[in-house]
Amino acid sequence: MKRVLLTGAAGNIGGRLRRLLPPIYPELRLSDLKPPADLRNDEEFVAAELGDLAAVEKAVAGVEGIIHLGGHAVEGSWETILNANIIGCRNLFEAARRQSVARVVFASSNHAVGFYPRVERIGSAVTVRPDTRYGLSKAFGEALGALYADKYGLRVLCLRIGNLGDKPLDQRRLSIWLSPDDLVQLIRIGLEHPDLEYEIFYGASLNERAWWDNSRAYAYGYRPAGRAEAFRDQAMAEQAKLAPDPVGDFYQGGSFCAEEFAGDLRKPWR
Ligand code: 15L
Repeated sequence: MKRVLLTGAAGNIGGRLRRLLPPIYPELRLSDLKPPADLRNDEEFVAAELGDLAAVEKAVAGVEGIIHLGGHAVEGSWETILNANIIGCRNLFEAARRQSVARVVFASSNHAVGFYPRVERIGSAVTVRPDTRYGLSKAFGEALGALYADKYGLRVLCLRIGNLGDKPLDQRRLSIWLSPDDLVQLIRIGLEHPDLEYEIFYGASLNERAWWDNSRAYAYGYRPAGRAEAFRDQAMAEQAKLAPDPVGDFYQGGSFCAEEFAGDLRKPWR
């Protein structure tokens, strides 16, 4: 696998992957609405608005695999989510099919299942419990990936990413942290593993406080190296600066659950 497209290349995770992926995928093509401010001469960039199928088709033409990070990365209005993440995601998979792309790694999110309580440990086959319109769009993307895998033979890996960064930022992130190197390992499984047809993995490092059973990823050889607990003291010090959040602290999705929350915490969904 040499020719790989990275959508959302101007974003936070995209910026990290621009540095980490070229030694592995030498013909990496970048795409986003606008080029990253620090685009280098040796990087190939194709501008594409995800809502524009023809533009997306041009961006994917000739690649063997796609890492789809593009779209709106937090909660947004229904119109924003519909265009960027639902229509945009459909256009990405449809363009991949039309251009005979072999594999797609889809950046899903923990917010597809954010309304599971923290006391529960969940695998990747649970019923989705989106905590936002954003999380709902990620659940849509996972289902869309399944359709394109089952009906058209596209190989698809969905990564329910926790929180990617150099270190876990607070108590919640001690459970869901993903190091950049571990993300690269997961992407390589998605783009290269010969047995992969359709899977959902959690995008998480080796976190002792994990709420997720990531055994599907382990079955494909994932061996995370990042350990959130190594940063425990710093993360807990940051947590101490935050105001208590009865809803956000109860659910796995944290503050995403608390936004617009008008439910009854005494009667969690189950
Ligand atoms: C996400 O899906 C977001 O894209 C990211 O900005 C973080 O908020 C992350 O989830 C998280 O849950 O920490």
